[in-house]
Amino acid sequence: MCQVASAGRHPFPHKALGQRLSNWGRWGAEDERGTLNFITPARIVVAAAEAREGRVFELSIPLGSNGPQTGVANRTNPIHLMSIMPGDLSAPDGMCVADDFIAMPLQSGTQWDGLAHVGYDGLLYNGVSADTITAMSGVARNAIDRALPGVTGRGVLLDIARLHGVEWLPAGHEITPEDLDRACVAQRVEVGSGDILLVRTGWRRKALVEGWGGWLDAEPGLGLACCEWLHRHEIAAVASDNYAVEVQPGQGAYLPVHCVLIRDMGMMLGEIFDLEDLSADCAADGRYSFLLVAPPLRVANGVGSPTSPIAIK
Ligand code: UVW
Repeated sequence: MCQVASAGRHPFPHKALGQRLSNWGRWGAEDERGTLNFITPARIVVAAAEAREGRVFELSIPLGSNGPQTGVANRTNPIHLMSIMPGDLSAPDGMCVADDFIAMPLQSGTQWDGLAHVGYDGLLYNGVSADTITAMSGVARNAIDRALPGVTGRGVLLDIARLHGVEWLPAGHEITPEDLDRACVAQRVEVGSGDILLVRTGWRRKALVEGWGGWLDAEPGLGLACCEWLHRHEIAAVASDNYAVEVQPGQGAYLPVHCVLIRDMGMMLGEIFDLEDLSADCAADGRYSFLLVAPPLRVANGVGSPTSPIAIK
């Protein structure tokens, strides 16, 4: 049975919600995969059947210096340098070699937040002490590499910007469970246990049209009430085209949706996905489900990871 996250009254509503939606102990005291456990072999077979026409969509932004980061909180855009140039190692047979090098915060581009990314009151998912994260060794429990093999499953796109008839939702716009339900009806798609949910706010579109300036200041995104919806539908992971999945500024706390989804429910969050081409295709053929293949890198003892997700229809 699920255990409560911690006892007592909480001055912050998201902590009481997290206590109610807690998945701690649901998959065992040692579990480090959280809601990815909903992706069973049977659900993988269902997911694979979504790849019908062979159309493939890349869902990442380019990994390079032209990204959204500003240096705040040590988050810079990736730095890409050449480490071997064709003239450096040329061989007698005329072969030449090029190598390159990238330095980046793992949270700077299209990425997964793993289950050690946020906690509160000293605890991470499944009651793991935040003290288990050390400078020397990184993340001992709930590290991003525990998500492997995966993250692969049936993906469902809920296009909330399109539902509201706008190119992008305004900053601070809170997406509600009613929006998610209405999108399912409007798009004629059902969400099932183990699905990976992609929520389009249009925020990536805004960056393509207006540039990254001010992009990280605030955003439309999931409201706290959506946590219950994700829990009820047994969603395996949720990703969006904004920088934090949840509406910003946060509702009464810094990142309350992060706290409930990652720390209490054990759900990974995918951020800064590019859903533009996929959304156009879904609107054109009326099919909003697909095979989604979005593994993180196998960063040993890492918090999070860049990903180059692909959707296959
Ligand atoms: C924080 O800013 C803590 O998280 P994220 O990048 O996941 O929004």
